[in-house]
Amino acid sequence: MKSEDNIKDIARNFYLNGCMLGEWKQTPTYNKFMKCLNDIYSENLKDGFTLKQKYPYSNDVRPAAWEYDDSFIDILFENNIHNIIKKVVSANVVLSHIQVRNVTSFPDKKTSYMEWHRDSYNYNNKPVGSIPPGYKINFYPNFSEESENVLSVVPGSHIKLFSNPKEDLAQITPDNTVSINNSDTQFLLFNVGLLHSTGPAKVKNNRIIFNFNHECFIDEYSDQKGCADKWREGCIKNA
Ligand SMILES: O=C(O)CCC(=O)C(=O)O
Ligand SMILES: [Fe+2]
Repeated sequence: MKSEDNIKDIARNFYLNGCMLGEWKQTPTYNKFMKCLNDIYSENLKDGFTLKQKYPYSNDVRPAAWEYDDSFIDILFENNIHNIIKKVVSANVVLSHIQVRNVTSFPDKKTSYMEWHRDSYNYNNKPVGSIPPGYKINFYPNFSEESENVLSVVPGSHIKLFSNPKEDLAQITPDNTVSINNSDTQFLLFNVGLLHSTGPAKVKNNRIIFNFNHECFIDEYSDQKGCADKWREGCIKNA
């Protein structure tokens, strides 16, 4: 198959599914990236950074995860994410911010800290989140060596929208749900309008979330301006 045809297939599938898996290349940047995430997982952070609770049973790197280490943005260019955004996602989006989070299990070991939702939706004609939706890359390394379902998604749900939230959530069935396990190499790129849910953490786990927002919404992230600037610089350098 010619590579242009291949890109067309990948772009078509990404539009229809609203998500795709990728694999990080094994490089020195990847090793540095994993070491930083593992240090954060072990709560052994660089000076000037702390972990603060945002959601129940979880802690996020503060003040700004994109500043934690160069490898957090370098890894995106090394893995050609800028070209995937341009040619597959086909959206004018910019890296607005990065989140790095540790999650611990609920006392019952069964509760998910973030149940089924879309980040952006329009229930009863009240738009919430950015519309058009942005995109995320979520990566859940396996530092505990406990294999677990970290994220579930309903492929295609980003273009199957119901105005009524109850009807919308009723489209989630075991048959159309895909469960993703933690992995040291695999990441998920997805449209944030997709229905998704985190799995209940059996043990403490870690994730990094790269947030891509449409250019017209980037002013809402002015407190993280350096992140978008660094992304734009990288796009020029790696063009
Ligand atoms: O894995 C997480 O911590 C959050 C998953 C999620 O809902 C998201 O990234 O939008
Ligand atoms: Fe979400």
